[in-house]
Amino acid sequence: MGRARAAGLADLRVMDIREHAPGKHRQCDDSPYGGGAGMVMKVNVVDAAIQAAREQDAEEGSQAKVILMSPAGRPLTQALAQELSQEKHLILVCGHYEGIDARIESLVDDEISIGDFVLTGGELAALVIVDAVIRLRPGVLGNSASPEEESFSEGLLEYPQYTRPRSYKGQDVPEVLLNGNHAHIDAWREQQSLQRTRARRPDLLKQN
Ligand code: JCQ
Repeated sequence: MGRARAAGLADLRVMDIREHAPGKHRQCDDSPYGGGAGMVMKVNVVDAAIQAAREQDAEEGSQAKVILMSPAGRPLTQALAQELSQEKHLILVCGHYEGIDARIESLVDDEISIGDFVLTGGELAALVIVDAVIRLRPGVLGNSASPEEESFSEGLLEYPQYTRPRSYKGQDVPEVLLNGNHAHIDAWREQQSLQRTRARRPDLLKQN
């Protein structure tokens, strides 16, 4: 993100939801209707922050996509990161406490989960999305205008990679990688990708 920003390829702005809370106490959360432990973020406050972000964006003549970070969202995948990388502007809404008043759902365009675990707030989930999306933008990390995937490895785990030294603590670099036969090397890498995927992530094979 730092390099993308310095190169003028991306920008990131952080907003404090609390600044959109009315009154001198700037109250952002309240106890849940129906009772129960914890606090719930107030929908009017989060909505006001979203509207302020949308207005900044509208001044720049584009339409932001508003995404709520939530364990109940659509799972983040590489395909979803690709989709998001086509958007001009994303507004990533980070809840805290036990959650946000459920009425927020109709006020955002999408809800995304970065995995089946619960964070104390959406900020780390937002950073994960920023990282996964920015690296796909043209010009970032040496991306060409249309980053193309090698057709074989798509959806599979990477093949193992090696560099010097040739032998380390009794582990040698596979012989096939040393002899310069590129057809042989490609075939070996394909086979390694498939074997590793079958062993570690068979769910990825069932998808394709
Ligand atoms: C995102 N996986 C986990 C925590 C409630 C909007 O409601 C809530 C949001 C959070 C923050 O996000 C996550 C998360 N993907 O915990 C609780």
